[in-house]
Amino acid sequence: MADLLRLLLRVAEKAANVARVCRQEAPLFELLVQEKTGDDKNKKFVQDFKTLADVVIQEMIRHDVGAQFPEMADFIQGEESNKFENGLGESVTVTVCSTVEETATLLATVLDGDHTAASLLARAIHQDPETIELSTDGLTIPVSPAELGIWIDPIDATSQYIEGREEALTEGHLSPSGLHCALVLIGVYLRSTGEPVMGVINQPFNHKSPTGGGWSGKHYWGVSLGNINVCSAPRPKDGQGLSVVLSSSEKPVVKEALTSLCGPDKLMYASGAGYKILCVIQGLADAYVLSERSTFKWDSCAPHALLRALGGGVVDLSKSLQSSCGGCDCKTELTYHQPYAECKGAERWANRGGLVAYKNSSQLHSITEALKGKL
Ligand code: 2IP
Ligand code: CA
Repeated sequence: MADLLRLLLRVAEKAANVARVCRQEAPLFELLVQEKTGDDKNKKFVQDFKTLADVVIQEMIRHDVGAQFPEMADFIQGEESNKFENGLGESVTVTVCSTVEETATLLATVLDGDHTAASLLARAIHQDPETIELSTDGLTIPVSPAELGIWIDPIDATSQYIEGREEALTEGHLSPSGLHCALVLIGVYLRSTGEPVMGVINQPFNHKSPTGGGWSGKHYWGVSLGNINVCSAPRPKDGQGLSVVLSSSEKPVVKEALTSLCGPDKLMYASGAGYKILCVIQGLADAYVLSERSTFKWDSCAPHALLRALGGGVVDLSKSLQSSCGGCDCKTELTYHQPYAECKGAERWANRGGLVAYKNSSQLHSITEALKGKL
């Protein structure tokens, strides 16, 4: 399955390129940032463009992976539905067609006949990036495609992607918000157990090329299956004390409990669920704690696989608080194969118990002990 990993790295780079094109090409950027509200919402313009950009990227990934691994086609899921209904009741299913012209024509039907924007977008979708070399030759992963499912988050931290603030990243430091928080997330899980086994993260806006050119991205990948644990990122070193990154919307009771545990200067905030788990992967924080049910399987699956490859993981916070063994056992790790049958739509796939992304079990234990009885 190393060829699946190579393919996911390639399609994630294609997705990153679409995300960059949507910001750098004026006709697309105008659509991206235009707030369509009230009666200026043109009847034919069925959805805000943000959703269309997400859907196009998700469908491109689904198309490319399904073409090479047809056994996975029915188990490639993502945040968005690809069905659009315009104001005239015409239902349009966004897919990637076999030629760029056909894709452009299809996109124009949901872009209010804007053929310029549709062609720019279609060209980016059909453009193949240069081959991405896998830095672990000879990697063999003993699992067949028919055993696997995929979760796609086409652009995580959508708000940061739209706002587009440019932050120069400082090595070793967490940067709370900006374009670098926007990530393409592709996670692979075992259909039988729901364990995350492979993840690819692409950060489309990692740095600007020094020659004044556009943005360049950075990718991260990991495989965790049985005794195979390989990650493109090095195992993070333990810092002094315990540092935790939170969502700015985290509950005060959680902030207070973790301030007592870590000290005020070790509590950090950042945007993007995927980005906060990436901060743990990179050792910029020891853990990410979330008590809200505001993340979904597509947010956590990919970075979860990388953390497992590094000896850490992502647990369901509420299950960890109830467990007797300090929160870290296979029964508390998030899984990705079973929906909440009683819910509808995206809620079926919510991480309803919140989560803790952690590097090692002793730090997880300290965090769950500090939160016991508080939630
Ligand atoms: C969002 C995104 C948000 C996050 C939210 C996720 O996914 O990662 O940033 O909120 O939980 O569901 P926060 O930034 O407070 O962590 P998306 O951007 O794909 O909707
Ligand atoms: Ca997301």
